[in-house]
Formats: sequence, structure tokens, C-alpha cells
Amino acid sequence: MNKKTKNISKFLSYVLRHHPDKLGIALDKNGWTSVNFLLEKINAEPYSLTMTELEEVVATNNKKRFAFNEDKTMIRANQGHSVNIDLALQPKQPPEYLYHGTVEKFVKSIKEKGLIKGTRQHVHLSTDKETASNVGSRRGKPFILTIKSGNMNQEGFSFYQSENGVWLTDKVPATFIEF
Ligand code: HQG
Repeated sequence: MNKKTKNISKFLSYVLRHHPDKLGIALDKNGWTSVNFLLEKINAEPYSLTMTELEEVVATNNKKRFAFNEDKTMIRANQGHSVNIDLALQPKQPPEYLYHGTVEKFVKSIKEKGLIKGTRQHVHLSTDKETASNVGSRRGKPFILTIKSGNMNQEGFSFYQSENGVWLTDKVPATFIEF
């Protein structure tokens, strides 16, 4: 991603996950919004964005954060929402272990409360330690937790996988976490 596409990605994450109202757009119940209307609204701001640039952002985004519908009339964020939408994902059997990257200062509280989703709609988990490490390093020195997702699933906890491969669940009780 070059600097402009990175900035666009950050802005789109902000409006499509957290604050559609700030741009004056609305998300439908599954998180989709009209591409034409989105472009119109962005271009009414002191920004410019063409359909070609938007297509480039969606295609080249390093974490595939956004998806178009089939005819590219609608767009949504694949995960990470704090607004109340339903991604309409089917529960899926997770691998035996998943990983969560956090930082040391949260560990005491996670030992007490487990992983909680906070303002987002799900707890986000990664399939590999490297990705989890990148997630944790957004906040400082990464601390990687191993999640016994297979056991959790057997005990009735549902897991979902977003279109960009991130595993989502409602919460992770501390008993299923290896510190
Ligand atoms: C922590 C990014 C104290 C949790 C990433 C995390 C991800 C607790 C923070 C996606 C806690 C929440 C989500 C507890 C959890 N006590 N702290 N009981 N339970 N926490 O940003 O997973 O790049 O909402 O460890 O790559 O960091 O934006 O979640 O540190 O996929 O596409 O509370 O966002 O994706 O932080 O990140 P977040 P996250 P993008």
C-alpha cells in the first residue's frame, strides 16, 4: 500500500466500522453501504477519491479489510466494527489453537476477566502468532496469548471467520487461554 491508499484505508475503516454518521452515510443491517453515495460524500469533503482508487484500495489492502458485493455497487468492512451490524457469517469450526496479540499491561485484567470485546462486536483472533504479534505491536511490545479454540468450540462457544480470515468470537473465558 502506498501512502495515499493507506490513508484512504484508515479513513474507510473509520467510517465503515465506527462512524458512518460522520460522513453522512448509513450502513444496512449487514454493514453494506452504497459505493456511489460513499464516493459522492467523500468528494464533497476536502478529499478526492475515484472509483479506480477505491478499487485499488479494496484489491491491494494488506489485510483485505474491505469487500465489494458482486457488481461493486456496495462496499463494507470485513471485520472490526463497533457499530451494531450483522456480518451474517455462519458459525465455523476453528482450528485447535488461535492466537491473540495484546500487551503486558492488559494481562492481569485478561487473567481475571478473560478476553472481552470492548467496543467492538467481537473478540478478534489470528490463525498464526506472527499476525497476533503485529496486532499486539499496535500498542507496544506484543504479548501473545494462545487460545484453546478447539476446546472452546466443543464446549459450545461459536466461532466465525471473516472474509479476510480473521477469527471472531463473543468472548474468551480465561480458562481457555494459555498465558
Ligand atoms: C484488550 C485490527 C484488558 C485486547 C487488528 C486488545 C485486529 C483486554 C484491546 C482488530 C481485555 C482491544 C482488533 C480484558 C481484551 N482486560 N484488556 N479483559 N480483553 N483486552 O483494537 O484485538 O488493523 O478492540 O487484548 O489487526 O487489538 O484495524 O482489539 O488489546 O484484527 O484492520 O483490549 O483490529 O485490525 O483492542 O484488534 P481492539 P484488537 P485492523
